[in-house]
Amino acid sequence: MSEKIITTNCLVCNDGKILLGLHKIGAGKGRWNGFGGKVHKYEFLEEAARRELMEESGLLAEELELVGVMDFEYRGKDKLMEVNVFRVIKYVGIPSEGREMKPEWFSISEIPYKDMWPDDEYWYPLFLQGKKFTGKFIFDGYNKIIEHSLTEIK
Ligand code: 6OG
Repeated sequence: MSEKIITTNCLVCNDGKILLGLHKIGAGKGRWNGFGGKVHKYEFLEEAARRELMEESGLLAEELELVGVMDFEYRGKDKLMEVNVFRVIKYVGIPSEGREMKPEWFSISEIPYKDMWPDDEYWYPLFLQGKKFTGKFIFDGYNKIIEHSLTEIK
């Protein structure tokens, strides 16, 4: 089994809306997602989260909270990934389109789950309720969930 890839994912909410970015390139192309990517060697998680948020949305995070940690296993792809979900509590700036992502605000009731990673539908509701959670998703390939667990942390 290959080494686990550690990633961050930042979600920004404001005024009943959530900011998502449309991936223009790479594995997630055509999918809406929070802002994030791989943590570099010798980088703190929170530092990586801030860097990726700036690179992909143009926003500067002033206050972040780690609210979710999830493991992903992709059967048949020899890939393990950990996603660390951060809630962006305070930020400055206006979202702007970059090389990788096109940001857009969505009403909570209009989150485009069908154009997102399939696991998002499971854990976004916990995030949106302000909960903290851990989880594990086992995929067959990249699009089909064959097993999952999700635990709220009190
Ligand atoms: P890379 O494109 O650099 O990751 N990400 C996923 N997020 C969810 N919820 N589900 C997935 O697959 C994902 N695959 C990747 C991790 C960029 C960002 O996308 C997240 C990073 O925040 C089922 O691998």
